[in-house]
Amino acid sequence: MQLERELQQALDKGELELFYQPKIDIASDRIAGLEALIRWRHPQRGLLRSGAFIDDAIEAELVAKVGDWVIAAACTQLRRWQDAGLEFYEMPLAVNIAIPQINPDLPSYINQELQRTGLHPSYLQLEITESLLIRDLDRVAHILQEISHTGVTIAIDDFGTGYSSLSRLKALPIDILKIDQSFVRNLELDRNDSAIIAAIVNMAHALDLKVVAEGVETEAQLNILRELQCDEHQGYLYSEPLNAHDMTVLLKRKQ
Ligand code: G
Ligand code: G
Ligand code: NA
Ligand code: MN
Repeated sequence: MQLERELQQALDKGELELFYQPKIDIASDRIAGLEALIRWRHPQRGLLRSGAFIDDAIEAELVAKVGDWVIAAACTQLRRWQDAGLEFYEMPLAVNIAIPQINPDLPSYINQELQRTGLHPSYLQLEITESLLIRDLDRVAHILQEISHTGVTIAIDDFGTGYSSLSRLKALPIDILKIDQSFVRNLELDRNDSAIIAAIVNMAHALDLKVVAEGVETEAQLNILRELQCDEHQGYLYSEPLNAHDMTVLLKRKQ
């Protein structure tokens, strides 16, 4: 298959790259964590965002290979930042994990990479998309429990767009809810969106979960999120996803 061969070549030739987008603590206005987003420097088509190929990779059953590369690359970069003396205390780096990647080998692979890079597990976070959680919940929950026990934290991505009932979410070792950007986009105009976010925040805090709002682009949105007691924001208002070099510059400037 064409894509499979191309992606395998991309892996072999080092054409895959991680970009990083910060998450900001709303109360202190400081960077509280980073999310790694995969990019493909395609020799003909230029820099491809993950949306352009990650779903195909999942279908081609290449997602485990790509996912393993992402975990290793994220750990390597975090080690570099720590070695450079950048203040990373309790600032986790999140990687996106596709459900087909959640297999029985994942916990030991993650442990192996953390050990290789000498990182404490609390520096690594997994972001899992809610809409995909519906299938295989028991199997997924079991593997995530094993990972969570080591100290790796787990975020539910795109929260509010999937079908998970709260009782099903309760089966998972979740630390963070990321509110999908569709609830943030019209926050200034649509009172339903602020009501939904208020409800999510209340529920999350009652369950001792942190809440991150995604896709925050304006000060007005941020002000509403602050009033609604949302914990962190992420989006173009603060920074778009940056390559490792540009993120290093940002981290140094903000330190
Ligand atoms: O930043 P971008 O537009 O490319 O992200 C599009 C989608 O791809 C998002 O839903 C994001 O979670 C997903 N994504 C980004 N990087 C990765 C990755 O490394 N692995 C997986 N499985 N999904 C990713
Ligand atoms: O599914 P996930 O939440 O991981 O996807 C994040 C996607 O949203 C990435 O493609 C990222 O580039 C994009 N993104 C990040 N910040 C913003 C933003 O402020 N506005 C919009 N429209 N997209 C954003
Ligand atoms: Na994500
Ligand atoms: Mn999301």
